[in-house]
Amino acid sequence: MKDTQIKNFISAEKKRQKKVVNLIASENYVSKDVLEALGSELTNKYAEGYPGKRYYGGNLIVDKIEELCRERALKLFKLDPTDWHVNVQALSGSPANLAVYTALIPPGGKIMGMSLDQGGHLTHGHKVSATGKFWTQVPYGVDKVTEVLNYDQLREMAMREKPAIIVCGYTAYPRTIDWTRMREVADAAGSLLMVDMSHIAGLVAGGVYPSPFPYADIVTTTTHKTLRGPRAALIFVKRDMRELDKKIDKAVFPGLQGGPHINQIAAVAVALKEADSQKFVKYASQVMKNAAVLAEELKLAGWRIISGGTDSHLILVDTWNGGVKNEKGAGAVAGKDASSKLEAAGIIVNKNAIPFDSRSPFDPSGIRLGTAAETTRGAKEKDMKKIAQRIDKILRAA
Ligand code: DSN
Repeated sequence: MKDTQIKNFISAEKKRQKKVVNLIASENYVSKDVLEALGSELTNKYAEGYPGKRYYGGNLIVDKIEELCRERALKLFKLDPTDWHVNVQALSGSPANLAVYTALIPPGGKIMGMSLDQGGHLTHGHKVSATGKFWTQVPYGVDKVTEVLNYDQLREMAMREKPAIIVCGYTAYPRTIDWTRMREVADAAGSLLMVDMSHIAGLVAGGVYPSPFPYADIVTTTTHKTLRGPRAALIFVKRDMRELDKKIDKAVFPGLQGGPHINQIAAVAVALKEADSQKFVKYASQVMKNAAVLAEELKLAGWRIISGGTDSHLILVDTWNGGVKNEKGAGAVAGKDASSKLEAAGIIVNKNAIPFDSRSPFDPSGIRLGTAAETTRGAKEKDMKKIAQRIDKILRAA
């Protein structure tokens, strides 16, 4: 690369990534093949429209790439193309969710989504997001005592509010979601059921987390978290008389986007093929084992784990209220301080609100940890034990 400034930054970032322990729950390390597709000449091509219906010439090859990506996405999640459609053009998770609402919910309509401070995502209707400005969020959360979903309460809320859509699948919820119960809630209220499986997509693909597909009307996902692809998103939608698939395609293009990023779509296709393998099944299972050990070790060391544990790649630790104080009185650390202390020692996490947090979003009570990235680098249970011990020591240092 001739641009030495950018070249040096890339090389410095590469070194940083190698040096740290990466416990950011939404990050991962992609393969060289994914990087190659992303950095390919495909970035030069304009391809507004969909395969066979483009607004520019020269798209014969690009059409094949997009078709292949769609095929691989459906195959990975064991979906019959006569029952499910997939749109692979959304640039990332937020635009994907925005496209679904744009397609299906009239302005001002109700989105029942988990509040950000309870583990939901901005695009599940939060007021600072476009999704909370054009639509109205009916916010829900977890049970105060158990810190897990209370489906009876959800049902009551849905029956009262009759939202157009119910969104489940979260950003900071470590537990299994009971898709059957969510479907029941949506049916009772006459709502569409959308699952945002961004965090757990790789676990679903690997067969270690229940699949939402038998229950949902729409499933969105980013491709760069546990799924280990490039930064992008997929929107899966059931094909039936309602023709939601056509509405969603139109909302993505021309509704919200112009030309799709074909290099990104090719990289997604590569990642989908990689995930459709026994090797990936083993990976997903190791991600889960690692998270269970990390949670357990931190718990043994005296830290309060939200909901008492994890059924996924993700752990929420209450560092403010949860630390058993040591002889120096240390053990209660606010999320921001915890994240900075860990970063100084080479462990990267993010500060995170915990349900019913008494502190501010900028300096909340906890941290969020995930095992997808370190598992890609080969970490096993014994490594997780060591990481937990290091975290404990760092957080307790006065
Ligand atoms: N920012 C992502 C996460 O970290 O969960 C969600 O968009």
